[in-house]
Amino acid sequence: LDSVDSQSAYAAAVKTDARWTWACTKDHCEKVSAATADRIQSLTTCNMLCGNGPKVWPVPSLPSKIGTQSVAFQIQQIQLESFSKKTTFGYVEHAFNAFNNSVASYMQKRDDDLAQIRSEIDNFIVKITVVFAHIVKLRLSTDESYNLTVNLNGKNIVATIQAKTVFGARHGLETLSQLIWWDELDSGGTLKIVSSAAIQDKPLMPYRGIMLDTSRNFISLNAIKRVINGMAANKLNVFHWHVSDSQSFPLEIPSVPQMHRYGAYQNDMVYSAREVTELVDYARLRGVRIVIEIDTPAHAGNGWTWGPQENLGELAVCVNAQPWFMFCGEPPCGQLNPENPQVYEVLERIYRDIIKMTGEDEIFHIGGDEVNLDCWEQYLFKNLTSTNYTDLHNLWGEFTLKILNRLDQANGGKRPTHIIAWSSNLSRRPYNMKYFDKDNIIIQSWGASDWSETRELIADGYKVILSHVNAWYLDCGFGRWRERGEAACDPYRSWQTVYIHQPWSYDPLYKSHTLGAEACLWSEQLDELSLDARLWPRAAAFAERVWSDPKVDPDTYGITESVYTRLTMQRDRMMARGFGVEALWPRWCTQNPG
Ligand code: CP6
Repeated sequence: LDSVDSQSAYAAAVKTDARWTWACTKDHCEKVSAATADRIQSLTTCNMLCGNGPKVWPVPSLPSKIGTQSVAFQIQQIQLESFSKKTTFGYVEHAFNAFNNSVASYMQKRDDDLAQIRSEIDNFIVKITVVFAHIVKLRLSTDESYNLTVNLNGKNIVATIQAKTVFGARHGLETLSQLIWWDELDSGGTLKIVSSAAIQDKPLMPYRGIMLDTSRNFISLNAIKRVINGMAANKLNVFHWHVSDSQSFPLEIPSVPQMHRYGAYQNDMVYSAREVTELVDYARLRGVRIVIEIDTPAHAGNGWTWGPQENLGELAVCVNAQPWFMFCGEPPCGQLNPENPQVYEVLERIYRDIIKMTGEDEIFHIGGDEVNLDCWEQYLFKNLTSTNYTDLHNLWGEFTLKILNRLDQANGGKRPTHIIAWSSNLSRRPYNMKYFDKDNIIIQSWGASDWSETRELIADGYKVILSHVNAWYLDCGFGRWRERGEAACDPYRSWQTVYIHQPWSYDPLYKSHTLGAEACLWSEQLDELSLDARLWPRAAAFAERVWSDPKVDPDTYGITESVYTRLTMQRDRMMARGFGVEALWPRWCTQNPG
């Protein structure tokens, strides 16, 4: 049966009589070995989901066609047709190598000599055109669209990718890698590609983020690189790095080395400035930009404790003070001291160094969540200035205005066009109008189960990034433990919950005010042992929502057969590429006709 095309093999059956094992298609039967019979047995009960077929994730957002015929090829036949190499600074070559590695990862190594030798074509030619080849820095306005065609041209497979920028070209190659699969049945295994496709694609939202907290538990650089690789595979483009919090400060700030010296859990739990710069380049080649957040004024503690030793006074107050809440004083377990001018000096240095490390002058995240005014009240009550405030929200607001000025200074005297702050009491009326300039402050809205927070922000004219706690917090949310005021939280959100959350369906205004969305992974109950499984496949489900936003119709709640089959394939591909991705459903569903 090795000679039988896989399409008919799906309809095959294994039969045994007294003497032989037979594999039969509709048309004929062949004697087969016991091993072949086993292999066919497991596959003949399959529908098209048996690891085969072109299944693109996230689904293209514009009308596209993918053919149903396929051709076999060998990986060595893939070649990048030369184009002007100097202009894209190696970006396209890098993406092409990554594409080759993806394809190689699908190939299942077999002892069988027959494996990988079948080909129906002479060449597999990839042609890439990039219009604005000089653009190699991702901005919110960067065109990430691409057109991809695949055609059988005589005995050649020709894939063309046309993009405005290298970032679009990279997405095109990612999609091309998803039109290729390993056909288990054909000649003992061979690579296949659809013989025709015409895909047009572009993202719905310019900001498609993953947030990772590396303060509560340290996450190694290698694990972070794996997150970035997974983002690239799912066309996500912003890695929001919540690098510090009350518990630890693992980032080296070259001009303030006290931060990591006092703040890191251990000497080897530090990200050096050089490593960060390398990571930024690593991510950029994969179409991902890095936004580092130093949370202020709350969620700041360890790392800020050296003021008194150096005669600069308290930089942070209530650090490690117990208990604000019963579990590890969170929130806030430490808050910057708004009365100490040194705090602003240090922050300006931190900002300057971060802008240097990330090269990011468009987007800056200032934190700004979960300020505990009682902390300031208790620790600053002796201070004359602070007692002048009848409402300490104004102390918080003025702190914010001061650090924004410092940020401008650090950014060469000009305000970054997109400053992100977490939603908080300060981003609500009446304070928001006073302290958050609609023109350059974006609110990252995470609150409120009924999304009224986002609706109010939009009504007040703010642009938002959506990170709703009930759907897009991948670690946890408001469960019963949280309701008791404990920081640890539950329950686990399924990939379906992540997928069907479509906040812009609540209000037509949402779309025009939404810059993007971000799935958040806080690390109180996470380190890199569970990182992959906590992220994938749920962050992939999220990725499709922000890239193409397929319809969520009332009959299926948006979880259609296409979603199951395509996401299952995406899981298989990601597993082949070394990610630990959680199961979507029982394997039975994959192996039985739908
Ligand atoms: N840490 C910081 C956190 C959270 C936030 N900020 C958080 C709050 C509620 C839940 C999960 C996480 N752990 N710095 C809120 C933005 Cl349910």
